[in-house]
Amino acid sequence: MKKVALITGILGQDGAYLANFLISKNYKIIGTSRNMSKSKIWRLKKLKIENKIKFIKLDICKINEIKKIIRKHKIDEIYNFAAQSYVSKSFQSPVQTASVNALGVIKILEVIRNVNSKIKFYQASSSEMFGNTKEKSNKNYDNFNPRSPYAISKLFGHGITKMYRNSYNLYAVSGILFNHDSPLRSEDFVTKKIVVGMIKILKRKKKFLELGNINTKRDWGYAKEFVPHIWRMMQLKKPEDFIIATGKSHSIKEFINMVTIYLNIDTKWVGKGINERLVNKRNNQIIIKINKKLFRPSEINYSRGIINKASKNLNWKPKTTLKKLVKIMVEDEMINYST
Ligand code: GDR
Repeated sequence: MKKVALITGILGQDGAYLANFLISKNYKIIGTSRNMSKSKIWRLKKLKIENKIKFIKLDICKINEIKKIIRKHKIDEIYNFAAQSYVSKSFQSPVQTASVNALGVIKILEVIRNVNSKIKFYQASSSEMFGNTKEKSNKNYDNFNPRSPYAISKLFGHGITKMYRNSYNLYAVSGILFNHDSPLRSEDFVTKKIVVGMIKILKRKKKFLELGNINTKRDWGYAKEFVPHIWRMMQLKKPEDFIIATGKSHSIKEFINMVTIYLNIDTKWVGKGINERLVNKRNNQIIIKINKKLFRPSEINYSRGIINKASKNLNWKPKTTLKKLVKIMVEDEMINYST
């Protein structure tokens, strides 16, 4: 008998990679999204799995829709990736962010508890919940200090998942993932925005790129490499939460420098703060400018994950360095310009 997984938010980066991985494990996949528009299916098409998924429209804010699906299908595992996942947007739409990221989670858990408490549940938690992490610490984190409506809503989802696990004996776990990017990222996130922008500039399809704070540091891994460990978290004897990260932190500026080296563009940084610019040494043209409007009302300056627990219990070993991730993302984007 094939196992059945329900993946909410199947059209996003993690939903697509996880679906691909579970199909290789012989799962039947039910994929849901609030918006099943054709333009959003590109990730599943790129992985050539769009015909291997049973699609159902679902808004996780509507508990009756969740009930209907869980009553109708024999589901073994639910992976909840449905979210308002843009940190910056959460400052503009805090109520919608909380409705989906916080209340959506409790609605799924309530249906599991009342309809079929055998269903295992995975919640996509986020490193944003920690706020700034300490540079020198080597301990697993337990200190949450969220700094955005997004992070606070994710902390609710995280807490309620743990509470349902402890109180109702559900197999309910959270994976606290640090930044994980890939060619399947949208341009709303900084890595893909930089890669696409720099290639367009190189191909003379764009004059310059505008960014916000380029001095923040993030722990970036390769999303494709993270997802098997999400599945592993769901196969343990005892349900537990895990951090998945690389344990290394780099600034946005370092990421940009890696992209310029990979694209062989000879550049230099000039100016300071808001006036800092990246200039093409060959023709003195500005490639990157800073735009104050892209700064967030509150920011995480330093983010790095501690991976001891996942290394020990999930056999997690990050293999893709940031340099390698740059190579993967640039090479993939270059295909669009190969003719
Ligand atoms: P993040 O990712 O907020 O860490 O959340 P994002 O790529 O949006 O930002 C990373 C850092 O880059 C700075 N930055 C910019 N960001 C964007 N998007 N656009 C810009 O132009 C820009 N300029 C500078 C940001 O200020 C920030 O410091 C991601 C998401 O995937 C979350 O859903 C997930 O939970 C966390 O990672 C872990």
